Amino acid sequence: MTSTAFDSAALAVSDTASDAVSSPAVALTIAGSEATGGAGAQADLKTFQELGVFGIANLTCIVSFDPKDNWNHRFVPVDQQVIADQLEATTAAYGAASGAPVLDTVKIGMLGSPATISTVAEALADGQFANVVLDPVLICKGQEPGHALDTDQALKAQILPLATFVTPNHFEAESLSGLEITNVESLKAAAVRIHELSGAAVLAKGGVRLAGPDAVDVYYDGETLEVLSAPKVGEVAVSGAGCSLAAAVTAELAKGATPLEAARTAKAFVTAGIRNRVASGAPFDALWQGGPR
Ligand code: PXL
Repeated sequence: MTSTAFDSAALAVSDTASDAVSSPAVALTIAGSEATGGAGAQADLKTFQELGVFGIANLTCIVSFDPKDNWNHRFVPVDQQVIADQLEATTAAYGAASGAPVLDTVKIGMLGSPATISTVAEALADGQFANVVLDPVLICKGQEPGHALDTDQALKAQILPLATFVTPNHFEAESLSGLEITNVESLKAAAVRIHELSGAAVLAKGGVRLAGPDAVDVYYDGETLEVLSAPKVGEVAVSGAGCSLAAAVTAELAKGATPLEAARTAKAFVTAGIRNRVASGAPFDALWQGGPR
C-alpha cells in the first residue's frame, strides 16, 4: 500500500472506537462553478478541506471555458430563487440557533450579475457573518463589457461595504482604488485607498503583474501595512491562485486567526500550491491545493 492509499482497516477500527460528532470550523463560499476545477467554488472547497475546515458552496453561476473560442468563458447564471434557496438552507443548517457548528465566515467569489449581487447582499444583510471575505471578481473573460460594467458598479455599491476582508488582484485593485499600479509603492497606495473606501482589511495582489523577481502582495488593515513576498514561480498566472488565496484567508479566519495571520498563512499556502501546480491543456496550469503537503 502506498502512503496515500486509503486505509480501510484503520477506518474500521476508528469507526468502532468513537461515534462522536465532529465540530470543525465551517466556512461558506458563495461562488461560481468553473468546470475544469481550477478556479471558483471547486478551488475554494479544496482549499477549505486542506486547511481543516468543513466547506460549503452555494453556486451563483456555471462557467465553462470554450476551447473552440480561445478559451473564452461561457457564463450561465443560476436562477435567483435557487441562489436564495441555497442560502436559506445553509444559514438554517448552520445558523446560531441550529445547535451545529456556527457558520460565521463567508467568502464571496464570482457573482456575475447585478441581480445576483442584490440577492447575495440581501442574504448577508442580517449580520450572521462576522467575517465576509470578498474576492472582487470583476470581469470574466468573454463577458459582454456593458454587462460587466453594471456588475462592477453593483459590486462596489452593495457588496464592498459588507466586506471585512478584500483580496483584489492587480486589475481589480486599480478599478476599486482608481489608481494606476505599476510598482510596490503604488500597490501600497491602492491597498490604503481600498481600506479607506471599505473599512475592510485589504490584501492587494501584485502577483506576476509587477516586474521583479518576487510575487508581492500588500496587506493593510488601517494599522498594519505589510508586504508579503515570495519568489515568483515563472511569469505566467496560474488558474485558481486568486480564489485559493481568498479561500485560505477565509479558512484561517473561520478557525480564529487574526486577519494578518490569515494573510500570511494564505500567502504560504498559495505559494506552495503554485510550486506544485497541475499541468492543464487550457492556457493556464492549475494551482494544486495539495501542494503544501
Ligand atoms: O479566477 C476567477 C474566477 C472565479 N470564479 C469562477 C471563474 C473564475 C475564472 O475563470 O470561472 C467561477
